[in-house]
Amino acid sequence: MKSMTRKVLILSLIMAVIGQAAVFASGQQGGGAQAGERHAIVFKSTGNPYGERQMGGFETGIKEQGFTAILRAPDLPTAEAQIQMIEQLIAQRVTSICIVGNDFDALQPVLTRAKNQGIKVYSLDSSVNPASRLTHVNQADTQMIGETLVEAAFDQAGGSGEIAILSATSQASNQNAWIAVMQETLKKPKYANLNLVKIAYGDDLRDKSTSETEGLLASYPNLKVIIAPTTVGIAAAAKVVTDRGLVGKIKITGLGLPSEMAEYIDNGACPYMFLWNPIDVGYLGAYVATALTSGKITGKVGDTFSAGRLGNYTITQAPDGGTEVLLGPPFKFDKANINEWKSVY
Ligand code: RAM
Repeated sequence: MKSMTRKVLILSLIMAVIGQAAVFASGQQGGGAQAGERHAIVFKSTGNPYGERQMGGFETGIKEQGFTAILRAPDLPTAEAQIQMIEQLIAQRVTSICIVGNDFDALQPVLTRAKNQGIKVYSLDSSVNPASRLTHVNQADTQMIGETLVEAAFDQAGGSGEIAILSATSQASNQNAWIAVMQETLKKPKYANLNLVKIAYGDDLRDKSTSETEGLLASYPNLKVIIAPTTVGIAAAAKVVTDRGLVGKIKITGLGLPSEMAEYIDNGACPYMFLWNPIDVGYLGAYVATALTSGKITGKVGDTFSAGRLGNYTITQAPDGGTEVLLGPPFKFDKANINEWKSVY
């Protein structure tokens, strides 16, 4: 009898758990259905404050339109990890996928599968190839970023000497596009005395960016400037230079997050650097998602849409043959303005 009571108890406990699970599952489904469209963003990797701000801006933009935002990022910045995540999003039947690509071409098969399921696919920050996307949300003009960074290195090196680049991953399409412009720009007669000795890859990981910077300093004792077109890389490089007492001898410039770089702009490790507002990049992406879904735009040149507090945008031709939406020009941060910006992003 006792064991009978126990069996009944256990059984009712199991039933209760199953019931709860069912409520939870339907609650999740119901929540999605109630909120209607579910728009996903897949960033390069976790642990990147820039990425967190970009996803935060995306979430704000999606939520203020009354929809559900799904924010994802793999532990490591690889195409393989993003492919798995995109497979999951396809299975979840999301409305749109905004991809911050870890590779220009490798995501094409999975993104094509998403497209064939009726999911609107576009890229943001780090593009995927034109065949894989409807359009691309570009933070700033690619040519302008590359030219601006070379000019900054020229200025900070005093017009001549050895410079190096510390990038993100070797496959990152945004960094690779900027580096291609830098290499072209360096061919101009004005920059003939600047010698690009090495392009190193810190993979947007703090530790690897630190050890790659140390490697550059060890291999090139006459190095004058490191250009890091990545927020993770520039902060790691500036810290190495600071910790080793090399402020003034080696200058760091590139693309940095004001909140992470304020102390290095203050101490002179980084005389000045550039960026755009990552929150706005994500927010603009949120409006591209809904404009694509509603059919307001298809992603072709000349399409126009309104992006909430940012105003109106037009889709233009991208240098890679696809189309893009351009947020605006990059912004310069130096000692004069860094304190205003460090608490913003
Ligand atoms: C890192 C990422 C990101 C890039 C910025 C500048 O945070 O690589 O994609 O846009 O740097």
